[in-house]
Amino acid sequence: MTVLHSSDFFSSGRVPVAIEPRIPQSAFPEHHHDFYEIVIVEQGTGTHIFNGQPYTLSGGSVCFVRDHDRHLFEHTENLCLTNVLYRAPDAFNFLSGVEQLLPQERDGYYPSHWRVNPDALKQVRQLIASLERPGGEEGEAHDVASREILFMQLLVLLRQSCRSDGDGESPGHLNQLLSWLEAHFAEEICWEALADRFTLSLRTLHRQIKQRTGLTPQRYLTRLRLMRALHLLRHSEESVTGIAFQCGFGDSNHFSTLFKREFHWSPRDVRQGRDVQLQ
Ligand code: RM4
Ligand code: NI
Repeated sequence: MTVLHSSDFFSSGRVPVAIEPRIPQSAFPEHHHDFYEIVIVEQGTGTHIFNGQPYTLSGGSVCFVRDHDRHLFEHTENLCLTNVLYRAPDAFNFLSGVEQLLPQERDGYYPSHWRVNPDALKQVRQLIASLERPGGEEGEAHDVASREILFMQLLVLLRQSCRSDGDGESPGHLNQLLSWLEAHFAEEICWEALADRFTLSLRTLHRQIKQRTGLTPQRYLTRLRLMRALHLLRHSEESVTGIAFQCGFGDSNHFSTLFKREFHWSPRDVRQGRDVQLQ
C-alpha cells in the first residue's frame, strides 16, 4: 500500500500544518500517511473507503484521518475538498491538548466522519484561506504560532458546528436527514414523509440535497444503494439477487440496469472481478 510522507507535503521541519486543496479530488488509491489529515468536503460527491468501510461524501462532510488509518476515494463526481495536514496531535510547538478536540475512539469505534452545516463551512473556508497565505518568514516563531492558532480555531469551529447538528435550524436538520439516509437507504423512502420527519419542506429538502451533493434526492439515494451493492459484490459472498434486495432494489433486473448505467459493468462482471478498470 502507498505511504505518503510528510517530507513531501510540509515545506520545512517547523511548519506544523499544510493545506492541500483537491479541486477536484479524483479517484485516489488506498494509502496511509506518516502524518494526520482532516478532509473537508466543499461540494460534489464520492465514496470514501475508510479502514475498509464505505462512506458517501457530500458538501459539509469532514473526516479525521489518523496516521494509521488507510483510506481511498472512488466514484468521485465533482468532488472538491481540502486536506488539512498536520504532523500529529502532540507535535505542535505552542499547542497542547489538541487530542481532546479530535474524535475519540471508544470501545473500538472511531467516529471518523462528521458533517458541518453550510454556515460553518463558510467560516472554515476563511480560516483555510488564512492558513494558505504564505507567512513571509516561514518557520519563524511568530509565524508558526499564528498558524497553530488558526489550526486550533479550525478545530474548535469543526467541533462546535458538529455539536450544533440539529439545533433547530434547517441545515442541522438536513445533516440529520443525510445521516439517517446513510443508515436507512435500503428501506422504502417516501420523500414527503422524510421531509416531515426532519421538519423540512419538500422543496427545501430537494434544494439542499441538490446543493450539497449535486444530485437530486432520488439519484443520491440510488447512488447510496448502488455504492453499497458494489461494496457487497466485492466483499461478500451474498448472491446478486440477495444484494439487490438487501440494498433496497425491488427487483434484480432493475438493479442490474441501474448498476450498469452507473458503473458500465454488470453486477456479475464485478462479482467475477472483471471490473479492475472500473475506476
Ligand atoms: C491526495 C488525497 C490523499 C491525501 C493526499 C495529500 O490527493 O487527498 O488522501 O493524503 O492528497
Ligand atoms: Ni490521505
